[in-house]
Formats: sequence, structure tokens, C-alpha cells
Amino acid sequence: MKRRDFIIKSSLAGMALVAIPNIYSQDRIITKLQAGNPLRFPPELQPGESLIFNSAEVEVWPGTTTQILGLNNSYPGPTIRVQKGSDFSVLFENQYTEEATIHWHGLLVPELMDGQPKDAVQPGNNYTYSFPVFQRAGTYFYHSHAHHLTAKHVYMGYAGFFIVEDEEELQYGLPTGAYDIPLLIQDRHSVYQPQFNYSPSMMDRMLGYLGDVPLVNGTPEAFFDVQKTLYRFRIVNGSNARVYKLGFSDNSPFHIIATDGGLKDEVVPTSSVFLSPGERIEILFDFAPYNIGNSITLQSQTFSGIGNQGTLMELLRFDIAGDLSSGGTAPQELPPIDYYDINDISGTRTFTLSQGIMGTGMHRINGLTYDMNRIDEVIPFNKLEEWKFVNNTNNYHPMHVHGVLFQVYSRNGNTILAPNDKGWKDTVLVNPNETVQTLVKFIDYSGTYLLHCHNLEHEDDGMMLNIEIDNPTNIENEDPSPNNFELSQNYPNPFNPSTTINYKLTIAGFVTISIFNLLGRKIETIFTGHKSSGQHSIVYTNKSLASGTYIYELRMNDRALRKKMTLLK
Ligand SMILES: [Cu+2]
Repeated sequence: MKRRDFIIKSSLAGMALVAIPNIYSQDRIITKLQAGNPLRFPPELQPGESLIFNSAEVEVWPGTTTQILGLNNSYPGPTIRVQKGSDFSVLFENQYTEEATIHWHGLLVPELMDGQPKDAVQPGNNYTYSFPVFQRAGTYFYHSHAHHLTAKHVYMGYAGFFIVEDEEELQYGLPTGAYDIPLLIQDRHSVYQPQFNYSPSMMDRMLGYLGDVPLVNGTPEAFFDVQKTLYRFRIVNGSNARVYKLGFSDNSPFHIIATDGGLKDEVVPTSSVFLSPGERIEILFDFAPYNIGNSITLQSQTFSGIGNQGTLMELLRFDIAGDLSSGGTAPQELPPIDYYDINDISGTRTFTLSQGIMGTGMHRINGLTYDMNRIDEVIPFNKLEEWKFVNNTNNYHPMHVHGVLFQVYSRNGNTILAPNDKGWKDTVLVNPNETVQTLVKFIDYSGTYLLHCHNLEHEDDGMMLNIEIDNPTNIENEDPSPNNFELSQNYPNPFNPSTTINYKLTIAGFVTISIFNLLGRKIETIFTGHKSSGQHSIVYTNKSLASGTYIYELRMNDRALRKKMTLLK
């Protein structure tokens, strides 16, 4: 943390932005928590329930109403909870006067389910989002991603949790149920209270729309009654631009157990952690050492930030109210992660982040601003690449990639990673004047995806590129993970209408078998479930496909094998 503070300080010394002192002369004092409001939890989305986008009035500050833009008259939006291996489907109804999408942040979904600006749902229209959930259990979220409207929609309340659970996670004995608490952290402007006015100034568009009032799950001055026991907190930074340095008011240590893409491979103790917009982290915290009647507060601690970043904020007060036990434990071990080897890269891409003079398109990637009709990078399917993010600006840029979970390799050449960098990521904070090396491999879908800054003012200003993931036609018989399973050629082949796929597992595990077309689009999942080690087979019977070549995929954990088969009618 000291190193990062130093980097920020040194960049401040050399920065060219001279207007900052005036802009922040009206800094607002953060109000100290009083009695406060009990922490709220959004309702859970029920099976068959639609997600309806509209404006609504909700009570954020007691006794007042706040006009929101969001889903199902709820801020935050309904919490979605799904089991890994299931198919998720929801009808989205846009009943508002602006176009909108649902982007499933961190989820690996087909292009047309990704909720990109180019696929916006127009006012009065509906769209069914439907995709198989095959990725690791973890804390993901959703938000609008409409062209030039993302920042406004998210600020006005359009965001919610998407939690993926699986059986594997249960074996680690983590706290569950009432002791597994999702926390969505956002900041709002007190000057407009109780409204969520989205009216950024030119300087706000430059630096990000930074509020001075933190809301946790939409609760101002939030408190939460806890037991003297271990809790799991799933923390989402859903703010437009604010970076938080999370820590407790007494500097107590806590344990980091997960990053954006689910559980880490180790439990890491720390006393503070940075979390930038779009990032998630999961922590374990034990209230056992406190006495009933004590309070401790989750804060964003001060750091030397740009402009109004780095201000002390009291996020959530925990009042120790009882001594029930969650029964959860901090595990000694977490599931292993296969770390990519930088020696295996097939190429390097550099994304240079720049900031011009004020005006439209002042935030750029490789000199470009977003054009939804232009493809900026063509990325090979199933090839490991090194992606370098070079931040030539004085501001933070949390860089988010759709359609993939990646790994951080180094910061300014330093490969000893902070705990929130080590693990599966979909968003990585690139600090001022920093170069972050990442290792990226697209193994799930081909098609057009996005690479963008998750400072939502920057994103809406055009700090976003289209990346085209190439077709997986060249992946026949490629074997990214020969260790745990084998996939045989189907028989008969060509076939009509049925064929048998044999496969062998050397360890038991959760298996998904899917059919893709040559464009990499998943057609159907034909099996998903737990399988013992040994030889297995499944009969695939075609129902409606045209004659042609298809790909069948065997997926176990984070790895997949694919082979081609031919349907001849
Ligand atoms: Cu940015």
C-alpha cells in the first residue's frame, strides 16, 4: 500500500492539472454516523419474475422519497442467486423512455446476452437474457450499459448483485445464510439529497462523478447488528468513479478469500484493501473479540488520491448485538488456481490509456474513443496473451474486459501481487502512471466484446474498445488441460440423428457438456452435473440443427476440451 501511495504522490507532483484546488474548495465534510439506518437488502429475484426498467420512487433517506431509475422499483435491483451448472433466463422489459441493457458484469455469456451498448433494448421493447452459468461460484453484479447512459443509469440506481453458488464451495466451511452478507458500495452527492441528480460538471467528466455520501445496499448511515462470530462479506464497488481503501475503524485484520472471479487459492490476512469501480472482493471478519454493545465501522480510509479521491468515509457500522455462532471457519485451504505461465503467451497487446484536454473524447485507449461499429482488436480464441495497460494519466482507470476472467501478472514490473490482484479478475485498477501486465485467454465464446474503463464517466466519454474474439475453428483436438480428463471422438461421425460421446475423468468433478456452432455460439448444454472418475458416455440426439460441422465441449472446472463432429442429414 505504501508503494501505491508513493506512486500517487509522485504523479501528483508532476501533474499538469492546475485547476484542482478551486474545484475542490467546496469539499463537503463526511457526516459521522449517528444512530443511522439498518442495513437494507434488496429482494431476491423469484423464478419466472421479469426485470422491469423504469423510474420509481423509493425511500433512501427516512421520510423522503428519491426518484430512481432501476429494476422492479428496487434500489439496489433484485438480487439474483443461481447455481453453477444451471441455465439462467429472465425477461427484461424496458418501460422507461431511454434505451437500456443489462450487462452481467463478470459473467461469461454469449455476445448477444452481454448487454452491450450496440444491443440496447429500446423503450417499450422486451428482451430475454438467457445463458448457461458454468463459471466459478462468486460475487458478480449487473448494471445498465447503454450508450452514453451507463453512468447516469447506474448512478440513479440501476445495479444489483448476481451471486453464483456451487457445491464445491460448501466444503470450505465458510459462513452461510445470515452470516454471508453482500454489500454494494456506492457514493452520492449530499448537495442534491434526497435526489440522485446525475449532473456532472466538466471536471466531474474528467475525474469521475465523486459523491460525498456513501450508501451501502442503498442505505445511508448504515448499521448492521452482528453476532460475536465469523462473517463472510461480499463487497461490490458499484460507484461510478470512487476508489475505496477498505478497512476497519480499529485497523483490525480481516481475511481476503475471493476476488472478482470467485475464491482465491489462499486466505490472505490484511488490514486494508483497495477496491475500484467494478471490482469485487470477499472477506471474512470475526467479531468474536468484541463485547456486546461495542461497535466497529467499515471505512474507506484516507489515501493520497487525485482530486476528491481518498477521503475518509464511514461506510457501515457493525453493532455487536449477540453471541450466536455462524459455524463458519476461515479455511486452511481454498481451491487451487492454475496460474498462467507468461512463457506460454502467443502475443502481447498494449493498451495505452490517455487523457486529453477537456471536451468530448478526452479519455482514450490507444488514441481511440468508442465506435460501436468499429472492431478495434481481433483476439485469437484459446490463446494466452499478455495485455499491458499503460496509464499515462494522473487518474485511476479500473480496466474491465467482457467475456473473460484474466490474471494480473505485474504492476510496474513488480510480480509480487497484492492479495486483491492475485486470483481471477475481470477488472483491474490501473493507478496513475502505472503499467499493469495481465494474462488473458478467451476460452468460452467468440464474438464482439468490450474492453473499457469502469470509471463510468470515462466509459461514457468513450474510453472503450470493441474486441472481436476470433472463431474457435482452429481448436480441434487442442488440449489446454490434459491432466484430469480426456474426450474421445464421437461415434458414429458423421451422424444423424444420434451419436455417442465418450469421455474419461481421472478425478471426480462437476462436468458440463455443450454443443457449439463454428462461430463459437453455444447451441445447447446437453449435460451438467457431478461425475465420478472413470469412463463415461453420453448420447447426443440432434433435434433441429442443419447439416454441418459442430463443436462439442467437455468442461470441468476452469478447463475445457473440444472436438468437431459432423451432422449429415
Ligand atoms: Cu478511466
